Amino acid sequence: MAGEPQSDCLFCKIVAGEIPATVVRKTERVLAFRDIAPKAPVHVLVIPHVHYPNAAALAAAEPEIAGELLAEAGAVARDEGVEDYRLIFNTGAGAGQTVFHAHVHVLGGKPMTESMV
Ligand code: D5M
Repeated sequence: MAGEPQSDCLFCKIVAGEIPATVVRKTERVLAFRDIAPKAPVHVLVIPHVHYPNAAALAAAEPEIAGELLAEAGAVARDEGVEDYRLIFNTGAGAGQTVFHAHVHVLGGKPMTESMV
């Protein structure tokens, strides 16, 4: 069923507590933890507890949780003391997505003025 935990999903295992993570925020529906390979002084992943393959699929199926994901991303930045930050949703292997459980990267703590767009 849509949103159900997947036995082969790394982030579902983190949500279940089967794989350790450095959790920085947790709500009933969303979890935020530090990226294992940080690309910036602040690099936190915010994920829904429910399993969807990417953020757009989450937003289509469960828009309230997608909204909470964004609100929590902002809360992470505030908690970490970064005013300027970048949110990244890699979607698809060709865009660099490696974990197919919806997530947003919160990156900050260094100048990121170079832009891809
Ligand atoms: O981002 C997936 C991100 O997940 C990538 O930046 C590494 C991170 N990662 C992988 N395994 C772990 C664990 N165990 N803890 C914390 N972070 C992890 P993507 O957008 O799919 O490329």
